[in-house]
Amino acid sequence: MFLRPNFRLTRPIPFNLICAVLIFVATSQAANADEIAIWNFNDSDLNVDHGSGTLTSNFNVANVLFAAGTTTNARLGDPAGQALSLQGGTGNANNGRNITFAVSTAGFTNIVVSFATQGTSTGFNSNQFQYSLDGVSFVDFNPPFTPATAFGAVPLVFSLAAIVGLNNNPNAAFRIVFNGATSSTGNNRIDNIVVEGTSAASGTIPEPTSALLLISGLGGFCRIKRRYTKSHKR
Ligand SMILES: [Ca+2]
Ligand SMILES: [Ca+2]
Repeated sequence: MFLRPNFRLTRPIPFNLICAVLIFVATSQAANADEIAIWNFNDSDLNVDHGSGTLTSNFNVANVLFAAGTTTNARLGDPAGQALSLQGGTGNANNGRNITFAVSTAGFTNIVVSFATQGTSTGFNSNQFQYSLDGVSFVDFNPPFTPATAFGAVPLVFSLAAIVGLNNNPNAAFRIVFNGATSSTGNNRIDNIVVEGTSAASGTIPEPTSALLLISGLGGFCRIKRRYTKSHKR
């Protein structure tokens, strides 16, 4: 398409089309998920790094370490920094133990949990992801996973949209149970744990009132423009 020197389009775009596009953009806005809680472990602790949540573990404290991390699944521009590194421990004492992250999903639906992970050859090779609706009873979700030996480019993603009890739930919690370590220093790293969902404020379906206000506002704008155009044609 070419513009004349006075920047008038060679063919005017129908104003109705502009209005339709504006309304479409307004009503289909913000289909993206919002992060609720993120652990990037870059400060070598279990405290949440963005958002709100609490991460705990029943591992022997000596076997909860931190080592080089990854940008895989990193959010908000987080650098690779450090990752959580969990060891088998003396006598593989940590087999069957877990990390648990409690994250209120109040105001969110379509919950998704993801993280990057890797494991050594004698690390935990059978790890079970679980969720909880009350923070007390945990339910297996998907079969156990075996981490690759390097973080790689693709995180593990657990899409929990079908678990409606996790929607808008202040007691929601998630757990990884580690099993299969065969040496005390065998270890798994975890980095960039992200709990995200669709917020009520930015969902694919706007709240009826705000959508109506938006559309009526745009409609009013379009009517004003039509009146203006008509009056200037006289
Ligand atoms: Ca990190
Ligand atoms: Ca932290």
